[in-house]
Amino acid sequence: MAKQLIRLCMALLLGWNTSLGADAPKPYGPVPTDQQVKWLRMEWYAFVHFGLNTYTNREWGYGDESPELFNPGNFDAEAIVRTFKEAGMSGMIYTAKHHDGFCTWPTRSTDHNITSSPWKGGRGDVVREFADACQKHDFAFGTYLSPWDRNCAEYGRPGYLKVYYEQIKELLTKYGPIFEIWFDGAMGGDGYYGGARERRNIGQADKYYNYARVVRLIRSLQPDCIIWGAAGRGDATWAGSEKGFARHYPLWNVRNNKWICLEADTPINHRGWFWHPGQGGHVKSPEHLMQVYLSSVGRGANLILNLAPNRDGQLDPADVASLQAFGKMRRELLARDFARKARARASSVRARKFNASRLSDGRIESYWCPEEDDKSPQVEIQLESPATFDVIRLREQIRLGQRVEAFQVEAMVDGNWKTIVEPGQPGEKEDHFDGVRGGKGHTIGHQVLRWLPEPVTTDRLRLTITRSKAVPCISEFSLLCMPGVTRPEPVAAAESAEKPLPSAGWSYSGFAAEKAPLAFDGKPETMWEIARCPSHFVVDMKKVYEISSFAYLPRQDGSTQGMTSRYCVELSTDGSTWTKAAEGEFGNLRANPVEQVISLPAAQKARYLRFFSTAALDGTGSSVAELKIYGK
Ligand code: FUL
Repeated sequence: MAKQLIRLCMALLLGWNTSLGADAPKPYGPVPTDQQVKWLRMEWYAFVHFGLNTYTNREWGYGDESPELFNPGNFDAEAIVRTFKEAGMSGMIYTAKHHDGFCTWPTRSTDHNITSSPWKGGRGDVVREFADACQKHDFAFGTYLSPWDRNCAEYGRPGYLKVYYEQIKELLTKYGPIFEIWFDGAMGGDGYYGGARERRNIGQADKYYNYARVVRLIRSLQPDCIIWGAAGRGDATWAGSEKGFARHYPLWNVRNNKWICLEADTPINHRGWFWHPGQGGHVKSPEHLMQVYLSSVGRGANLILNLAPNRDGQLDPADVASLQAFGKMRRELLARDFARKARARASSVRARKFNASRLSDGRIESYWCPEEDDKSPQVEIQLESPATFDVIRLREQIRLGQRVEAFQVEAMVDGNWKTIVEPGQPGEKEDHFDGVRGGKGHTIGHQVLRWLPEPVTTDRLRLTITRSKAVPCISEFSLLCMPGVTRPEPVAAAESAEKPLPSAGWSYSGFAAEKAPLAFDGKPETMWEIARCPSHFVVDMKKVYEISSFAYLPRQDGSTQGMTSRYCVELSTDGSTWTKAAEGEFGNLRANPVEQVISLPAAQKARYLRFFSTAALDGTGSSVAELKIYGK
């Protein structure tokens, strides 16, 4: 009885606050939790990859890197948080531990942590500094704790789980509220593993990490924390590419009878998630970031955009300039809604409080809802005066579930109704952001942004819901205008990239030797390629150098067939006696095929280099888009 009373009071309260009460339609399918709704409204926030890889020019550390390397002389968490906040971001997620296992806080779970670094005399704590700065600036703080740990001797065995759960506990109990915790999907492979230097596979991640238990643990410590990943047991999941766009539009938030939010992730710099020397020239432009935004947030996902501090602990100036320019564009885009306070007339209205004026009242909780039997729900709006706009934004009241499958928008132009957003048809889907302008109207969900092929000027529009799983509940219909781009001033790179050895005059032998020059021509679009694996080629550099490292760029044509994923490099001074210089696996190729720099344990004299492709990501081929050799 008491329970029923509480429920009734809750319903009344909700009715007051959100118009969900009494005569509202029943929820359709799974609905988001309050935490998910709040999280979706955060839209975009920063990712910060900062750890030992920052100092080794790598994307995936092997696990044997010395903590001595970590010493950011000018790290200023507050300055970083301020930069993010001023750009309009709503929070940040920091990689407290990446796959190399180095813990950037003074954990009790392993010695491979910040207390073994020279930074602040071993008394530093990066997590603390970020968490405190966020709290001070009223900015959400979250954390990434890699499940894969290439340092831990016990990884792959039950012993590691104790370590891992302890790390989760520390992060969730010592640093205040955590808005999101990120469980990366990379799981097992080569690693140091306490000196074993071997390959470890864990089988099914869900089983090995016991994510059911992990989720229970997190809920008990921080019930409001959004859990990302965790083999689908969390609240949010990957939107399907590390390019920052939601791979799928139409985008549905329902999976396995559960509401799941989507998050698209991408680094602001083409060079990768961690900072790399000379990356300044590789920053994504503000226009590119706008495309990413429209293809993530604009399809109903959240966007997490990575900015990596450099070895000094500061954000790269070129990254910051682009972030600021994009931030300004986004602010201007959202600054003015030409449909605000428009007069609206609907084909039908469920009840007065759901009338069509709810679409343009600027309140996200109120909504227009037609009658259940309205076969073609439609709203016509009349603006106060003609306006020119080129972006349409729609929102559903997702607390009642996701309903709309397709919609159409028309504008009155020169006395005729002109379709400006075509209704999406069943089976169609949008894949990526190349054609972000002129997309069709499919799902709406939390929000959808459609950038029209060209600006439209009118004072009358018509929105029709052409397909819906249940009676539609639309909370906002907005008309926005895409601003011009303010190009950031070119920024001098903080540190210039080392130059590779000049390849002019080199000769090649081995498999498909005639194609080997394509790996040294400075053109990412051409490559050495052969339909067999293992395979290799030999480079004769014509004179002896002291070789210190090499950089491999995987194929860039979007295919993963025959993409070399494991390598062995041998060196020779005479072309007949060879020594193995490096061997291993290139990291994260499938999700983010960027350049991989491999430093040799010690510089080695050589005139000949033999590059073996020993495994491919998919298929049985081998390929190298570019290979740069460094030395003197
Ligand atoms: C990936 C990782 O393997 C990358 O290194 C990076 O952390 C990215 C955000 O997630 O799966």
